[in-house]
Amino acid sequence: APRPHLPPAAPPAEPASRRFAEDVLAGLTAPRKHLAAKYFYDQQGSALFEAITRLPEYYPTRTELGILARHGAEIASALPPGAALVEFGSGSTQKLRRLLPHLRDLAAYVPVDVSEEFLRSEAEDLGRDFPALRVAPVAADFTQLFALPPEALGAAARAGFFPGSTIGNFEPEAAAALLRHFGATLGPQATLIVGVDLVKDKAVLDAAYDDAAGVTAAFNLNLLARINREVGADFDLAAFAHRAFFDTALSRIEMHLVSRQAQRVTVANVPITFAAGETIHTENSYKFTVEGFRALARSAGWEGRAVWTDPDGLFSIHALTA
Ligand code: AVJ
Repeated sequence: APRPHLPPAAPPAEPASRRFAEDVLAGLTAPRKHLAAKYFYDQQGSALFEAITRLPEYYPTRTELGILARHGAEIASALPPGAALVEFGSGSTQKLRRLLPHLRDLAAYVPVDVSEEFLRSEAEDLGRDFPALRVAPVAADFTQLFALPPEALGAAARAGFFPGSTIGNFEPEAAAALLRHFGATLGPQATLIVGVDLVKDKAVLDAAYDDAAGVTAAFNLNLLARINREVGADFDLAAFAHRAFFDTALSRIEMHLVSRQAQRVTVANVPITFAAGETIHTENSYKFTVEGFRALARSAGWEGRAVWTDPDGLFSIHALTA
C-alpha cells in the first residue's frame, strides 16, 4: 500500500487539537464572533457534508460531476503528456475517477490531504481499481508549504486539481494567495484544473444552503457539538438556529449560527456571552462569474485557457496555465 509522504524535517507542529481550541477562543471572543469553515469537517461533519451533496437543493456536486462526465476527455486533454496530477484537499476520489479513464499517460496521482487515515484508505481503493496508476499520497495541509514527492518532481510536467469550489471558502485576497501558492508548489509551466461555483438566482443559492430537510442546519450546528466534544464547552444546540443567505453585493453565501436568546456559554473555562439574535459567522462561500474568476486567477499568475459549464450555467471547471 502507498505510504503517505511526510514533509521533510519540519519544526515540531503545534498539535491540531490545541490549534483548534486557540482558533475557537479567538473567534468567540472577537467583537463579531466567527469560526473557520475548515473546522466543519470532523468525522460527523464530513458525513453530513456527504449527505448535503445528495440533497435535491444542493446542485454543485452533481453538476460538477456531470461536467466531468460530459467533458472529461477534453478536460483531461488540457493536461500535458506525462504529467503528475496533484489534487489539493483530495477527500473522496469520486471526481478524479471521472477523469482517470481519459488520463492514460499520467505519471502519478498525488492526493494531498490532512486526514492521513482517509488518504491511505482512498489511495488503497484507487490502487485496486486502477492497478497501473502510481499513487503517491501526501499527508499535509494544502494551504501550507509542503514538498512534492519524487514521483511528482520527476514527472515530465505537473498539474493541479482543485474541484468542489473549495476556492469559494477563501476571502478574495486569500484565494489569490492560495492560487499563487499552488503555482509555486507545482513549478513553472504547470496546469491547474479548478471547479468554481457560479453566481445565479438568489432563491436557488439560498435554498442550496438552507435545505428543507435541515441537513445543512445540522452540518452548521455540528460545529458547536464538535467544540463541546473537543475543546470542552456547554453549548446547548437547541439554543442556536441555522441561518444562510446569499449576499448579492458581496457575491457570497454567508452561514451563521444565531443565538435564540441571551445566554452564557463556557468554552475551555472561558465565559462567552451572547445577546439574543447575536450570530457566529461560520462560513463564506463565494460565487463567481466566469470572467470574475479568470481575473482573480490572472492576478495570481494564471492564464485562463478553457472553461466548461453545464447547460444551465450553474457551475464551471477552468483550465489555467502558469
Ligand atoms: C465544500 C466549501 C464547496 O461552500 O458549497 C455546503 C461547503 N457549506 N453547504 C460549499 C458547504 C454548506 C461547500 N464547499
